[in-house]
Amino acid sequence: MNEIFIGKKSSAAGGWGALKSCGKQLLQSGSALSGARTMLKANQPNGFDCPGCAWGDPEHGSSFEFCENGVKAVSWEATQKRATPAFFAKHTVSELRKLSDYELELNGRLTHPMRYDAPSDTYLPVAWEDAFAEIGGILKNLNSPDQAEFYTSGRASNEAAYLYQLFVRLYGTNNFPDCSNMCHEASGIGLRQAIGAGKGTVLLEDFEKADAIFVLGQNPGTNHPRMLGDLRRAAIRGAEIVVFNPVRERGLERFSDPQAKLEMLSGGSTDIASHYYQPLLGGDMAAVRGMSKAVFAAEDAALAAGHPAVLDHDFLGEHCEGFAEYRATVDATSWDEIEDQSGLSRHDIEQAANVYMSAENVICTWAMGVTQHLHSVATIREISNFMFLRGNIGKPGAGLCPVRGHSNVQGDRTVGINEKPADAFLDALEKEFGFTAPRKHGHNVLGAIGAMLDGSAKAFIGLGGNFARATPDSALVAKALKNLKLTVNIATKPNHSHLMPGEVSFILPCLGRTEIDLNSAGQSQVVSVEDSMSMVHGSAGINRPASPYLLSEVGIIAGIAEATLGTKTVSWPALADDYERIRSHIEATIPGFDDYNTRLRTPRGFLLRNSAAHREWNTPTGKANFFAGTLPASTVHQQARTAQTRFALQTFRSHDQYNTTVYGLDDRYRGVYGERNVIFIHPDDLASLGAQSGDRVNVIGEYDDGIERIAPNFRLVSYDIPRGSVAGYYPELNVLVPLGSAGDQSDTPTSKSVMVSFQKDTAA
Ligand SMILES: Nc1nc2c(c(=O)[nH]1)N[C@H]1C(S)=C(S)[C@@H](COP(=O)(O)OP(=O)(O)OC[C@H]3O[C@@H](n4cnc5c(=O)[nH]c(N)nc54)[C@H](O)[C@@H]3O)O[C@H]1N2
Ligand SMILES: Nc1nc2c(c(=O)[nH]1)N[C@H]1C(S)=C(S)[C@@H](COP(=O)(O)OP(=O)(O)OC[C@H]3O[C@@H](n4cnc5c(=O)[nH]c(N)nc54)[C@H](O)[C@@H]3O)O[C@H]1N2
Ligand SMILES: [Mo]
Repeated sequence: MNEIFIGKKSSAAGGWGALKSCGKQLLQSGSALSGARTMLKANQPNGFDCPGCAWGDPEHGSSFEFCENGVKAVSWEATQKRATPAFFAKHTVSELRKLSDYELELNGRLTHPMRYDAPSDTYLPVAWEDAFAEIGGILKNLNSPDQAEFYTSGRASNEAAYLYQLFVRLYGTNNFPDCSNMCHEASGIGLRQAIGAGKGTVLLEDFEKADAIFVLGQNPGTNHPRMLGDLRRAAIRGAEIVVFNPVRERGLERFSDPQAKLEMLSGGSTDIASHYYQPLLGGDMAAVRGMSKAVFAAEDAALAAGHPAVLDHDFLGEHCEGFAEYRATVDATSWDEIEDQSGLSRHDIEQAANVYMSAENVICTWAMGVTQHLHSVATIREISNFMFLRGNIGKPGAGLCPVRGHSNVQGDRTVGINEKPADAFLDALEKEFGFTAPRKHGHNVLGAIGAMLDGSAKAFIGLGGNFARATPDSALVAKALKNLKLTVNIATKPNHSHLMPGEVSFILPCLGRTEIDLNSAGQSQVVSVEDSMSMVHGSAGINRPASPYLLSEVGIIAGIAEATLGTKTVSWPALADDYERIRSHIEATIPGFDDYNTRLRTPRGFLLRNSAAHREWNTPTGKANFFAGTLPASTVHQQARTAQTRFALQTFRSHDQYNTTVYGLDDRYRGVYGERNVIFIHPDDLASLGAQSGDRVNVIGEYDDGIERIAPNFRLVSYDIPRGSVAGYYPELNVLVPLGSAGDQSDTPTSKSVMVSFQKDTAA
């Protein structure tokens, strides 16, 4: 293990550190030249969509949209290392299971379809046709299609996702556990209730016009680095950037833009956050309600003094429903309650509210710090409430902006990956393909795990992702997967989900986003994706495939579909051979995709219209709906505080990882090097534990369901984080996230609020 443990924090995010890191990544990927050429094509009109994040692309891309973590994502895929049949022959699955996520994926790209051989406990190569036939045979013979679970991770293209949902619905189920169930589910639900559209309402251009940008529960320096460029430009032109984050995140404090030559040469950086507030975990709803309370107080004072109103009465009158009830609820919420739950002082909250009131146009962005709590849907409704007060939606420079995770997670949902599909969509599918679609709602992620655990699920197919590691209660999920009759993983690299084989198990290797996808006529195929701003654009790989035996995701889905269903209703091979045909079906069944094949080729693609951005409200009331619920009776943080020796743990990402893919063991912006088993904790909490920074502990999950949960051997790291709130990395800490704790309505695991305690690790 690396000797350096807690080192120097980067003084600013980005800058030379980021460039240095990129050079290292490009070199590791094999050839720096081809790596650099690959990067030149990332997020450019004639290149591929970066498999990193879902941030939007600028209208006039500079020579390339530089992004350190984009480079990592791309070079990780473009590696020269290969996990070949020889590699799998050398290591039993039990042996491989001992590797960390990092060590396992380090073996490189998968090259051949592989089938698990139980007697030797190894994966052996298999012919594609044999794999398809066996999978189709098992699926056909299940008692009911509802016994199969079809998982999607948000990297799948629109074309792959659409074909997948078509296959699964023709097969007869809506069992679509999806990574978004663990991610922005609450955003979709909350926004649909509030504004009648489950997506963000802002465009990238709005960041150029906003007077204030509120950033809640998000770490863009690591997870959406290109967003920092937009925040930096906003900060430079004087926009206020107001951050709510329990943890002091370097990228939100200062950023040195590698694209800005002068800043790089002078060693300078730009301050990002004008205001940085550190709420307690799960305290955002209270904080936002406090800001509304301050706005109401200002409104009352303005009216009493005969000054202009603070509220946008035109917007409230013409567009909103439920304002009076909301005002009454806010009036009934005391400052004591707000301060106690948010952990912020009334003074701070009033200061933040003043920024809001002084700004003509406000954008509010958020990510996992908001969506992975028990009361996430309510929090998103509260954010919407707050934004309605001054009409901050549906005008330039203003709006609601959930910043999505995977590069096409939003697109996958748009094209039908949904366990609760809308009837109108199923009607359209039935009409287009002449079949009766299943209407019964299917399983989401937790539903699928439940069905595996109670034995009712028999088969799991994963279109990308790492189901076993991304989900809560890792030990239980591993057991659940091994109980199945069939497990199939469509993947680019080996991961732990592949090492929990059911009775019959396949790893099916696919092309990555950066690779050329040729059809039978030797023509290069284009796929499409949708970013956080609802822009749909094309993506075509430029690299030679990692192995000649790879198929595209579309090709693999078509192969499984044909073997399961035959070609009577749908000619799967014809669709796989020409993605334009898939897009024509999308156009025929999903609104907004008119002239899909043509518009896809325009440089930035096209915008899927968001009704709410035009102040049209597709809600049952026909209005933008206020929500007048009370604050949660207590958050996990408040409960932990009462119990004294307990803490509220959030599980977040380091700078060197992409979800369960771990690129390296450093977290430069937080000053942690060479180790991932760490817990960030306030110095006073350290003292109260009688511990010092660097001490080792076992982290114990304190959830009342009789299951013992321990994450052994973690180092405590003194950090700027509120007392009672601690943080550490996912996926290592998923052993502590209880399956039984999920968000109200969203059913998202509450991975940002886990009750834990610490036990001094004597074994270390
Ligand atoms: N390089 C890289 N890019 C990625 C990913 C990656 O792993 N690596 N993952 C992709 C995916 S799928 C997603 S969903 C996004 C994730 O993007 P983020 O949501 O930025 O991801 P997290 O690391 O989970 O960070 C959550 C942030 O919220 C803060 N936070 C936690 N709890 C609370 C809370 O209660 N209140 C507030 N106000 N803040 C809180 C944490 O301190 C942290 O800064 O990024 C995407 N992009
Ligand atoms: N405790 C805790 N748990 C969490 C979270 C958290 O913050 N805390 N975050 C949650 C969130 S936001 C999300 S989105 C999920 C992520 O859950 P997933 O999407 O399931 O996980 P990933 O780690 O993104 O998946 C990585 C794997 O995808 C495969 N892969 C990579 N590129 C491709 C490709 O182009 N095609 C195919 N077919 N496969 C590919 C590789 O084999 C790689 O091993 O995790 C969730 N789990
Ligand atoms: Mo995500």
